[in-house]
Amino acid sequence: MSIVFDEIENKVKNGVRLTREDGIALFKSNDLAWLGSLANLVRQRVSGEYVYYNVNRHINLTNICTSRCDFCAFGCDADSLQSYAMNKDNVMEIAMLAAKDEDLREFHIVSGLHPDWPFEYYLNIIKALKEALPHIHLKAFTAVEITHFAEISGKSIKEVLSELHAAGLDSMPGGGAEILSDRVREELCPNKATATEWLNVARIAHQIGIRSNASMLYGHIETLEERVDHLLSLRELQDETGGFQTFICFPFHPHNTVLDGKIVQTSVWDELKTMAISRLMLDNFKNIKAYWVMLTLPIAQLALGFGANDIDGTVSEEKIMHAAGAKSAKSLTKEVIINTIRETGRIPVERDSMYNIVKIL
Ligand code: V47
Repeated sequence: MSIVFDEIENKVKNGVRLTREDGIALFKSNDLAWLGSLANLVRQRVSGEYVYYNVNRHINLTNICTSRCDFCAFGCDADSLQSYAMNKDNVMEIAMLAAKDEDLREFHIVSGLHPDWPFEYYLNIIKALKEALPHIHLKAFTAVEITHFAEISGKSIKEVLSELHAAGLDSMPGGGAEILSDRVREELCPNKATATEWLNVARIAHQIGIRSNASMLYGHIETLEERVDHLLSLRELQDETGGFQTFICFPFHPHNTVLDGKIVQTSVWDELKTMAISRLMLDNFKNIKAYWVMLTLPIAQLALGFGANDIDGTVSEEKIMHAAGAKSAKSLTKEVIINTIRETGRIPVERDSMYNIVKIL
């Protein structure tokens, strides 16, 4: 092994923070077993043998979206045959049905940027869900949606977040971060929050007591340096606020998107490598999620040996990634998740949305 890699290994073993150059060197390494063993070491140090999952339900209020990002197969125009938009009754019907499962602990709510809905619509949905089902955690609205709400309401980001928090919003999902680079966003998603805006929403959310997740969408037009810089931006903000709960990396699925046929889909090799490097660079994140919906269950299981300590949840019923051709199931039972974790020799732990332990299995 070269001196650079020896130095990186020593840093990781001694808990010394890796630099931008180290991150770039890691992406240039193809010693997957070595990357995995280092990431596994760090994972074990920060999180032990527990692998977390939760029992959750996804609700996507609408797929009508003004942003129409090149990487997205979910968003569409209002006049599209596929378009849908839920009213409060539709949402409550889905929520009440899902809540019949006594174990359900979280609604995960991510949607398109609807051109006509006012901010009050979203506030009313959160209020109604919290009033009817106060025991269920509401992880809702990415930083991109929050920026959109500020634009349509004329309120500041802080006002939008404070009002949603008061109405019952508990935490925020990590989507919309894509790659935090102006170059990439200009090309892929110019009609939504910029990198600075995304980070600023997360910062303000953390300052007022709303925890959030972070993510990276990779395997499209970004360079390896841009992946590293993305991870460093998240690490820097986490140093400042400590408000990120977990990091998720989404391998890009090109099917049905503008980029279909132009981008070669990520390999398992790249997915495991990116998982491991994320764990190594994000030394201040306790939780790294192997999102089985994107990775497929077998790769998510492998990723547990490459730095991940969380496998997301039962999900039912996933729409965004399946619009882009995801081959995984649309939901999983707890039993399947538990067996998947057990096979790796690790301990399945059912968690709530704040990573409090519900049950050790
Ligand atoms: O922002 C969209 C990604 C995100 C594609 O916080 C795609 O626990 C790959 O926020 N290929 C939305 N990725 C989903 C999201 C989420 C999902 C699961 C867990 C959590 C969490 C958050 O999905 C988008 C974008 O980054 N995405 N299209 C695609 N074709």
